Amino acid sequence: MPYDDFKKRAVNIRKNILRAIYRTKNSHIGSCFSIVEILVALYFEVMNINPNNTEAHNRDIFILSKGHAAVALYAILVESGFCDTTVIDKYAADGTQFAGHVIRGSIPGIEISSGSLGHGLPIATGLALGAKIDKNSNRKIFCLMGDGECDEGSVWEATMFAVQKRLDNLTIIIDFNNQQGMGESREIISQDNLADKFRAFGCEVRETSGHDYMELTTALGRSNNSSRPLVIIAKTTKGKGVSFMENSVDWHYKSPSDEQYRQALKELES
Ligand SMILES: Cc1ncc(C[n+]2csc(CCOP(=O)(O)OP(=O)(O)O)c2C)c(N)n1
Repeated sequence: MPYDDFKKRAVNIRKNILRAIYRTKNSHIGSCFSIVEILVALYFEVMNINPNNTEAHNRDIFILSKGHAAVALYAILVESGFCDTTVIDKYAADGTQFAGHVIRGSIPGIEISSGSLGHGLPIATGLALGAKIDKNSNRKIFCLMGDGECDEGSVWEATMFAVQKRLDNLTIIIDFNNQQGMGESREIISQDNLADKFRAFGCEVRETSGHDYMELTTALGRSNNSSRPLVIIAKTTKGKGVSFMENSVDWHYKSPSDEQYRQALKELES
């Protein structure tokens, strides 16, 4: 995909996220902005998926383990043709399933319900093992987690299992923005040596920018011939794209005022 298209898609996605969260006065805008480029790279470059055949037996599977970034998943599904903008217009509306944490089956392409941190990777490892047992050899499983989420013990149980079962069809992506809901990860439980931890558990680890198109697609796209799960540690900025939201923990839970909405839109469009 040409670089300009990548940038355009990222802007469209951020504008839809902003619109949905501003309208509903809901939260997690910083968490959503953090993963936009990762999603564009996965959905437009890396994954074998088809919005016209969402149940294909050999499709790749994306698991949003940090399910609080639901609106980012809705926005990439709109951008890649899985659904129309109703999900953005009706986000969090009564009578819909377009919730603040994703619900499996609410839209084609949402493969699991998530939101309780630490649950996505155990499910992803099960799916990866299932694909091996089924001899579904082309299928790859991609699981996106937050760095704060790695505080959960279940992440490490699942990692041990994935290494033991030689799940080289599993890619774990860490959105490493060094922030959590209430502060900096470094001050809560430091994950500064996350790459070393995953290596010590037996994974292949690559570190990359989480916003640079070339770096991301290279890290995600290379074939992994090591018989080990692949971990991509993507360095990101929480709130990326809007100056007053970047690296500010406030924007985990806050939603923009009228003035902040106008300012954010202006920055995204400039
Ligand atoms: C098991 C569990 N505990 C607590 C929460 C509340 N919670 C939602 S988001 C969040 C912070 C997550 O931080 P991180 O994984 O780094 O995500 P990001 O900063 O990118 O949003 C917390 C504690 C939760 N959803 N699930």
